[in-house]
Amino acid sequence: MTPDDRDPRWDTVLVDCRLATLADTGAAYGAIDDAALAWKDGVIRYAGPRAGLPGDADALAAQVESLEGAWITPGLVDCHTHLVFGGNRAHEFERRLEGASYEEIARAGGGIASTVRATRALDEDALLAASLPRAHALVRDGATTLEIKSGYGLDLDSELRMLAVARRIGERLGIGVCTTFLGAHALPPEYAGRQDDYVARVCEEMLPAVARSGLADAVDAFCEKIAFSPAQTRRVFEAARTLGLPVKLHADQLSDLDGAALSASFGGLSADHIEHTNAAGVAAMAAAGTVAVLLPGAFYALRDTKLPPIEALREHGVPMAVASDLNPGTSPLLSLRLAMNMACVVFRLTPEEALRGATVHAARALGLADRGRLLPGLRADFVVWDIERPADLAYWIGGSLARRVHAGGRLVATSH
Ligand code: DI6
Ligand code: FE
Repeated sequence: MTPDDRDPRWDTVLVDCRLATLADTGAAYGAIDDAALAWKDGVIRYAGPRAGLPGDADALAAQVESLEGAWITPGLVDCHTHLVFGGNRAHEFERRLEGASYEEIARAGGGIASTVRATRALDEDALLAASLPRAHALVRDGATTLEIKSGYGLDLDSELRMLAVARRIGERLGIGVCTTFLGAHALPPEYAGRQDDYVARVCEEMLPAVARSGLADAVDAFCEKIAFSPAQTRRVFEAARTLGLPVKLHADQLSDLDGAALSASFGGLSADHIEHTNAAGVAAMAAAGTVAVLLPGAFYALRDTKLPPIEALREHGVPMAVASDLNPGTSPLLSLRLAMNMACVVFRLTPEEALRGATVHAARALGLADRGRLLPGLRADFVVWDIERPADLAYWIGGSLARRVHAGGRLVATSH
C-alpha cells in the first residue's frame, strides 16, 4: 500500500470512497473505509486509507474526484464464456420445457451442432456484430476481463475466425480478453462416426495451427459421454502441452468421468462445472492448484439437481471461481452478478466467496496475476458501484448497479 516513490504524480486519485480490495487483510472483503484509489498509466499506484496518502491529494494527481462514499471493487473477471457464436437456440429452450433433455436434443443434431452450422455461416465481421452486444452486457455489469472460447467452428478456419473475433472484442471494448481453443467441444457432422479421426485432426492439424496463429491463450475440451472421452481429452492435452499451451477442462458436468482429476494431472488452470466430481478429484485439484470454476447458470438452466462438492472444495482449500458460462444452449446468462447470486442461492456460497470467485479466483483460473484485487502494481481494473455494502452485488437479482467500469484506468462503461 505504498505509493510509487519514483513518480508521485498520478493520473487520477479517487477519494471519499470505500474499497473492497479483496486483499487478505483479515477484514471482510479486505474493506477499507474512507479510502483513496490512485492510478497512473493503467496501473494502481495507491489503494489504502485516505489518511495514508503521502501528501495532499491535489498535489499528488492531475485529477482528484470525490465519490461520496461509493464502494469500489476490482473489475469482475468472467473466466468461462462461449459468447462468440451465431444463431439462436430459444426453440431448444421451449423444447426442454416440454420435457426433452439437453442430451436428447444434442443426440438429435440440435444443441452445439446447430450453433456450429449458424457460426460457420458468418464471416468475421458478422460474427463480431452478433457477439459484441453480449460482451458489452457483461462489461456494463462490471466485467473488465472476459475469457472467450472457440468451439462452435470445429474446422480450422471457423475456429480461427472465432478466436480472432474474441481478440477484436477485447480491442473494441477496451477490456482484457483471454482466448481459449475448444476444438474438442463436439463432433462436427462431417466426422460422424469417426470421433478418433476428429481428435487426431484437432491434435495434429488444428492445435499446431492455432498455436502458430497466437490467437489462443489456453486449450479446453468437453469431457463427457455426449462429447469426448477421458482418453481423447488426454490426447488433446498432451498436444497442448507439447505446444506450451495451458489447459482447462469442462469436467464432470453431467456425469463423473474423473475429469477434475484429469485436468489436475496436467496442471490444469481449472476444472469447470464439476457437479459430479468425486473426493479424489477434489484432492487432486487441491494438490495441483487447479481452480474450481462454478457455473451455476448452466446448473440452473438445465434444472440440474446434483450440486458441486462445495464443502469438500472448502475443506481442501480449492479456490472457487464463479463464471457465467455464457452460451446459447445451457447458460444464456448476460450478467456475472447474476451468476454470483445463483452461486449463493443455489450453491450456498457466501456473498464474499461469490465476489472473490468473480475476481481473485477467476483471475487465477486464467493464470493472471496482475488483476483481481485492488493493490498497488495491479491493473487499474475497478468498478464504482451504486450499492450500500459489498453483499449487495450478490444479493440484488438484476438491475444495473455499476456506476462506472474502468479497465486499465480507462472508463469502459457507465450507467448513464
Ligand atoms: N458445456 C456447456 O455447458 C456448454 N458447452 C459445454 O461444453 C454448452 C454449449 C451449448 O450447448 O452450446
Ligand atoms: Fe462451458
